[in-house]
Parts: sequence; C-alpha cells; structure tokens
Amino acid sequence: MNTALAINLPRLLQRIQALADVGAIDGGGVCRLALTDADRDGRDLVVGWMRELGLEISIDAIGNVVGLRRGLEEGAPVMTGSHIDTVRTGGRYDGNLGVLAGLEVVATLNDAGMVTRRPLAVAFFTNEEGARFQPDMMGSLVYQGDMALQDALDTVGIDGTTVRENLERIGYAGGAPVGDNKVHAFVELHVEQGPLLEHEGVTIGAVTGVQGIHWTEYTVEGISNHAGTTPMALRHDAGIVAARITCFVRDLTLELGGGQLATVGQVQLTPNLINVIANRAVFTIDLRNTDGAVLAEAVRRTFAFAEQAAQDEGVRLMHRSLADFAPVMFDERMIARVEQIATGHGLSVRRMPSGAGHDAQMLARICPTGMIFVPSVGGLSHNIDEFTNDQDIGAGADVLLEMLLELAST
Ligand code: HGY
Ligand code: MN
Ligand code: MN
Repeated sequence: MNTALAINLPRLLQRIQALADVGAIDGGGVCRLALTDADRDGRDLVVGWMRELGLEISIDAIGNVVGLRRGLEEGAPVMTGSHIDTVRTGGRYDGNLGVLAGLEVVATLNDAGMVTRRPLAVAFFTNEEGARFQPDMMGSLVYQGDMALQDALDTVGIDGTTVRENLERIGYAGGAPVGDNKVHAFVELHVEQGPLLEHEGVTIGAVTGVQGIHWTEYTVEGISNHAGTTPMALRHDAGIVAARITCFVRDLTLELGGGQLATVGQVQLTPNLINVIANRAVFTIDLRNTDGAVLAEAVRRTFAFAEQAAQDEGVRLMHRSLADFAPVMFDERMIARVEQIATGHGLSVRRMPSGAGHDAQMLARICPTGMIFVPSVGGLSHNIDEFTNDQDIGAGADVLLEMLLELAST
C-alpha cells in the first residue's frame, strides 16, 4: 500500500528547529538533561503542539506523555514516538526526530481529514538517555512494567537529587497509571547515530534489534597522600586502579573482537589535585554487544580484573549495576515491512542492529515493534555536530507515515 499521502517536510523541519532552540548550547547543540528546566520547556512546547493537533494528552506517574488520536474503533493504539531529553552535548535529532515525525504524521492525517480504524498515539518517554538518572530508557521501562514506579521515582541522579523531586518540580508527575499499558504496535523513527548508512550510501535502516547494554558504576577507595613524599610501593592510589581498569576494558574489546564495545565516559577523582594521590575514584563502564553471551563474559572478566587490581593496590572496590539490558530482536514482520515500504518509495534500505539503546527495545516487550533509521552525517551523535540531511528526514518520515497508516488500518 503505497499511500499518496506525504508528510509536510518544511513543517517538520520548522518544529525540529523550534525544539532545538530549547536548551540550545553554543555551536548548535542541545542540552536538555532529563527533568531539568530545559526538559520541562521542551516538554511544554511539544505538549502545546499535541494540543494544537487535537490529541488527547495523558501524562503518567513517571512523566511519560502520550498524545492520543482517536480512531473509528476503540482499543489499543498504534504508537510511535521516542524521547526529547538529551545528553549534555546532544544534537537536535536524537529522539526529537521520532517524536516530531510522529506529530507530523498526525498533522498530515488531519490535513487529509483521514481517521484511521485504530487509535494512533504519539509518545515521548521520560529519561531515555539515562545521562542524569540511570538506567536509560527509564520512562519506557516503567511504562511497560519492567521497572517499579517507586524504584524509578527514588532513583538518585548524578547531582544527588531524585527523579521524584525533579518530576514534581517541573510539573510532570502525572496521574495516568503505568505498567499495564496496551499497545497494538510501536514504530520508532530515529537517526542511526553511527556511520553505516552514510558509509554505504543507504537511506533507510530496517532495524533488526538493539544490542545488549550493561552499565556499572565503580567506586575505588584508597588513601590520599603527598605526591612528593610517598614511595610508589607504599601508595594506595585510587586513580591508578581506575586507569588500569579503563585500559583493561579497551584491551578486552580488542581481544573479544566482534561487536564488543566498552566506554569509560565518566571519571571523578578526589581530591582531584595535581600533588595529591587520589583517595577516591568513581567511574562508569558501558559495555555493549549484540551477542548476549559474549557481553556476559566481558562483564564477568571486567569484575574479576577490577577486584584483582584493587587487591594489588590495597584499596577498596565497590560497584553497582546501573543498567542491564539483554539484546533485543524486533518482530520480523515489522522489519520486513520497513524494508518493503522503503523499497516501495524507491529508497535504498538495509537491515542493521542498533548500537544505541532506544525506547523501542522496551516496547518490544509488550507489542510488535520496529524501528526506522535514517543516516547520521559523519556517524556523529551525542555530539553537538549531529546532523541528518533534510531529504533523509523526509524519506524516513514518509516511511513512518505509511507504516503507521497500514498498522492502524488493518
Ligand atoms: O545510551 C544509549 O544508547 C541511549 O542513547 N540512551
Ligand atoms: Mn535516542
Ligand atoms: Mn541518545
């Protein structure tokens, strides 16, 4: 079914620009960390657009926002959406494109006076990034029931405040229930955030699934001492243990090969002074792999190395898991439809896994789910230079339009 309908690209680009102006940072990036005032302002802007489009808005107890467009029949909606929170050095497309393309689909149907058989919904989920509060995909995990609401609300962020107090402060602690939501099908449009599509000159990614993600926070406690008077053999240096573990996980990825990834993105040393041996190091390790068994081996070997490194240096080591998600495979029928619809639009398309985590991986636990990727220029994301060509944005949104129409009509 190759609908004659097409989205209004200038209107979509205008909304992308307007949302990017909220929390804009020098150089063209965006900073709207979850549940900050900037996130609130972004939420208010998108909710305003939802209202203008005639959507019925519900805000749930973890702050997820769902705009519902009624169909001819009642029942579980066909849903699209993503997130509008960003990392500290975010781009304007990560998450935002999926939400705004969903609104553009609604606007296009409104313009055409079309009412679908099933209800349609456009959602943005709270704290997809997990940069301020872990785990990532927190809102969609609570939405579908695999994270207890109270655990999420009690979560303390990197700045020492809780999800609950921030959600209340920004006015998005809603009354809609969580955990038992019914969704007929979910489709998320997202920028690839990697180099593959651009490298191969392909316009659409038919996403096969999402790789496994394991986040751990390590805390090392040693003894601070004078950098000039403490012999090397008598040191209990938290900093060197953090450095050794960091080098180990990089070497481990080279040894394991395949798709194993490791990132140490956050490191805090105390007292963090040039002439003082660090007595405390707090750092995070992000391990990912499409192969769950290899990922489990990487996690196990990292723990073992860390324990040994701490013992060798005579320091204490603690660690806590911040996220632990197994690899997810999307519904074959959804993957195939992305391929067929893209081909029907004359677009080049290829199947590929997602390196990044997405709300879709949580919705996949409760309904048939698919994702549509469009290329990231230079493969950049979580970087203020994140960019996707307008033409590719239009192509992805048109594939989304047709897929949602089909799912909501059958
Ligand atoms: O970490 C991720 O993959 C996502 O951006 N939350
Ligand atoms: Mn994202
Ligand atoms: Mn992201």
